[in-house]
Amino acid sequence: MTFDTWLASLSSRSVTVVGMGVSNLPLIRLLAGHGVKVTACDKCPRERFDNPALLTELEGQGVTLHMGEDYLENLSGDYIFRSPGIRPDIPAFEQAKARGSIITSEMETFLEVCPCPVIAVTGSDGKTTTTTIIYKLLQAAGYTVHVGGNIGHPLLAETGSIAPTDRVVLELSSFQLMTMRRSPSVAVITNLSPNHLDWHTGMEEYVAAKENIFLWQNQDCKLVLNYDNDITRSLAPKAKGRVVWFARQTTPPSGVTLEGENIVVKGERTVLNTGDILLPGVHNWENYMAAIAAVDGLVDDETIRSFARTFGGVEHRIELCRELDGVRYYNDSIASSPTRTVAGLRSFSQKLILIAGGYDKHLDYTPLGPEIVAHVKALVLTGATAPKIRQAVEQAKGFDPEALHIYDGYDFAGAVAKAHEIAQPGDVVILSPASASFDQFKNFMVRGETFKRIVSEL
Ligand code: UMA
Repeated sequence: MTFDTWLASLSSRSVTVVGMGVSNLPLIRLLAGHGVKVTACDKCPRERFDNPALLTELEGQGVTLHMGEDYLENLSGDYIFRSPGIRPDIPAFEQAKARGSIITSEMETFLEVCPCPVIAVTGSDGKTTTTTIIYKLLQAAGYTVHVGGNIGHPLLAETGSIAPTDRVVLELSSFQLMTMRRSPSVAVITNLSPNHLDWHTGMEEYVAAKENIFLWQNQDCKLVLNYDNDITRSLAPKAKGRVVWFARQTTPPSGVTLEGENIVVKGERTVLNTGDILLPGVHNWENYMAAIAAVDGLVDDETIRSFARTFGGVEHRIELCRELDGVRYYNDSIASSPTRTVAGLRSFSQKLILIAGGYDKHLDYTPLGPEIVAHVKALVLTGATAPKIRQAVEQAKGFDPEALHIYDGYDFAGAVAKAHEIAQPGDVVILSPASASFDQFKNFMVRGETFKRIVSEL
């Protein structure tokens, strides 16, 4: 179905959009602008909504608003668009489905109407960096590329400006994938480890959601999987298209591998030397390997090499934000799970001053303990997960309170001030929380920006 046919098909239908956030607001505007009968619902009461003028504007366009506590009451409509953060199995959706509504999402519809090939990336860690590398490599190779999805940019409302010869690169979250019945022509799963277990019913549901990135592919499609990771390795038998492996530590039957310091494709072509990669950390070698597997045949090797030498990374991901009195401050606010923080810590060859802690997603902090003992000389804790992180560190083998000082009981600004106070010339201070941000911030981006502002004012 084309974008125009889809829009036209809605002209005599009723559409309800649930959740008025980043994903859905452009969709609401698009539909209202095309005269579709739209109802928009959000649990946020009208008087607390960020942008009151927008509500007036939408109502002026004929949008009916259901906001506040009862926003899901009598949920109906021919089509209901679910926001990623809302579980699809809540009773309101089930009841609407039983009454004949079709439940879909901004992203599922985008995959249905997008006129050009789509490369999509999911995984527990490395999604955004890998998505960005693929996006920029395709751009460097001369394609017109549109990047979106969980990275923070919904694309459905912009589909009219996408040409069949363009490329789209998407980052997809498990929340988006959970109900997806469409897959991209190239799917990448960077790795899988426990994450979002406060939202998913368990690891099984989380992995099942991620599988939707390839389960709807066909034999002409490509699936890029990490051979080092037990979970992603085990997904290969379910692939519908061609599997292309990448691996840093093990030797897959084929694909993108590491031979000495060289990243090699199909055992024969050296594309990149790891020394060419400006981004710190071996996890970034893996992100490059996944990206190379995804763009193989679309981007020439020299373009990849010159890009890798200059690409300094994505905001909030081990982002160097200031050097002050010989101390370097890094913002790794994206690290909202222990595995992310581990990758961050391992990116440095020296011991770090780590600021960690935040909202509790009920993740297991035990594996973080030994990593902090190995890579951190001072730990400054803040937020709800502080006791869990402290316990994981104190119980880790080799923990020595003399060698690793733990400072506890700070609010966010206090934690940054403490790190600054104890830092000596040559030190690295890193915000890498191993926790989500929602206890003190709207999201990880606001947390990272707050960190950078505090650091700039030191
Ligand atoms: N809302 C309800 N009921 C609910 C939950 C939310 O009405 O039960 C309302 C909220 O009041 C709010 C709106 O829905 O007004 C927010 O919707 P949302 O939280 O589902 O998210 P969006 O603002 O649309 O942003 C989503 C992603 N957020 C989530 O999946 C939680 C963004 O990823 C993504 O960038 C954006 O779509 C664009 O596609 C954020 C994220 O944290 C950055 N993602 C997780 C991650 O990466 O780990 C999955």
